[in-house]
Amino acid sequence: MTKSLPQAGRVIPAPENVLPSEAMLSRRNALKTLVGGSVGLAAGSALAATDPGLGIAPWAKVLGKPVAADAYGMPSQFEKNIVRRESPGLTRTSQSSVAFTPLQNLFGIITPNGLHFERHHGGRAEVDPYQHRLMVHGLVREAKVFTMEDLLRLPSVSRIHFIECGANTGMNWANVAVPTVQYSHGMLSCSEWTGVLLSTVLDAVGIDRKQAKFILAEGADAAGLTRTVPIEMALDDVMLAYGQNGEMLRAEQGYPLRLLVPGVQGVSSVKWLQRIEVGDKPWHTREETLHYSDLMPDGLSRQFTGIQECKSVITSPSGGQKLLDKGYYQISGFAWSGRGAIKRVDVSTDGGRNWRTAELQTPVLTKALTRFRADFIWDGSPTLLQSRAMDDTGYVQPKIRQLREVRGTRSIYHNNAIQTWLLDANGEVHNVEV
Ligand SMILES: Nc1nc2c(c(=O)[nH]1)N[C@H]1C(S)=C(S)[C@@H](COP(=O)(O)O)O[C@H]1N2
Ligand SMILES: [Mo]
Repeated sequence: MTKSLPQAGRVIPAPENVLPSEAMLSRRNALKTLVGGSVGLAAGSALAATDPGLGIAPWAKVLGKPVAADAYGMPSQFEKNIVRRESPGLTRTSQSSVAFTPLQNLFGIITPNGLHFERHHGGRAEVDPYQHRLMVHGLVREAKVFTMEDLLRLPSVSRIHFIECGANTGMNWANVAVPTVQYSHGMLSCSEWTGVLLSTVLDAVGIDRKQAKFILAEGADAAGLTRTVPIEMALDDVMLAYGQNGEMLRAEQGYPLRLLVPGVQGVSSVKWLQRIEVGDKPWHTREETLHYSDLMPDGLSRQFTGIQECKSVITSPSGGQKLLDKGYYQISGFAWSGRGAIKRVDVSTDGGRNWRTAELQTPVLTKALTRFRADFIWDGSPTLLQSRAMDDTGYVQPKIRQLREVRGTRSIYHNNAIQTWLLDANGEVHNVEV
C-alpha cells in the first residue's frame, strides 16, 4: 500500500527564509493547475523516500516496459494534458488558426518541440525534403537554386531564440480577460535553432551591395506567405533554419526549412521557405499591408512595426491555477526582448505599487526567453501579481494604460504591456487589468 502524499492544504511554516526543500514540497502540493492538468509532480519520489511507511510501490513489484526501440519517445502518460490548445471560437477554421503553447507547464527556457505554438495561414504543409528547393534571385550576381543537401553542406550555427506572433496578447487590447497564460501569451516559444546564416547564402549568390535594400521571403505552403525583411537584418542574424532543439524542424515549424528573423514578430519567420528575392524596395505584400500593420487612433496604419519590444509574464501562479493554501510559493515566468538581452525583471505583489528585483536564471541570451523567479509568501488575502522587464537598451515594459495612450484601443498586434494576475482569497488566479 502506498500512502498518499501529504495533504495539500497542510500548513508549512513560513519563516523569512524558507528552506528550498521544504519550499518545493509546499509549492508542488499546493499549486494545482485547473486548466491543462498536472504541474509536473516530480517531487513525488522525493516525498516518498522520506516517508517511512511507504512500503513497496506497485510499479516496483512488476517488471518494467521494454526499451522503446524503433519508436519516437513520448512524455509520461501522466503528462498527457500538457498540450497545445486552440482558443475556442478564436478562428473559423483549424487550417488558418493557432494552437497555443502551455507556458504554465514549462521549465527553463526551451520549448519542447511538441509544444511549440503553431500558427498557419493556410494549414500545415507536408513538404518532401528531397523535392524541396530554395531559389535565391533578384539583385544578385548569379541566381541559384539550393537543395536541402546543398544547404546542409554549408557552415552552420545553432542559436537560442524566441518566436512570438505579433498578435500575441492581442485580446488583452480590448480587455478580453482570456483565462489562462496559455491563451493570453502562448503564441510564444523558444528553441535552439540550427541552420545557415542568410548572409552565408547571400554571399554565395553575390548580392549587389549598393542596390540591395530588402529581401522577400516566400513560403511553399497553400498560403504562399510572403514578407519583406530589411537587408541590414538579413545580413545580421537572420537564419535559414532546418534544425530545432537538436532534430530536424517539426512540420508545424516549417520542415524542412524556415526563415528565422530573431526578435521580429513571428510572421517574418517564413516557414517552408522556397524563395528569397533581393530587391531595392519593400514589396508591400498582403501580410504587411492588410495584416500586421497597426491601426492608430487617428485612423492611420503603421506598417513594418516588426520588432517585438521588451515584455514579460508570470507563468506561475497564472490564470486558471489555484493555490490550495497560504504559505510559500515561487513566482516564476519569462522575460524577452526583440532588441537584445533582458537586463532586469521586477515583480510586484501589490498591483505595481512596490517592486522587487527577481532572480534571472542563466543563460540570459539575446532575443531569447529568460526565466526569472522570486520568492513569495502568500498570506491568503487578494493579491495582484505583476512582472516588469527591462532590456539592455534600458527600455522598460509599459503599463497597458501607457500603451493605450499612444496606440488607442483598436490594435491587434504588439501588446507588450505588464500583465496582472489577481490571486483571490480562494486562491484562484484571474486575468485582470489594473
Ligand atoms: N509559410 C508560412 N510561414 C509562416 C506562417 C504561415 O502561415 N505560412 N505563419 C507565420 C506566423 S503568423 C507566425 S506567428 C509564425 C509561427 O511560427 P510557428 O508556427 O513555428 O510557431 O510563422 C510564420 N510563418
Ligand atoms: Mo503570427
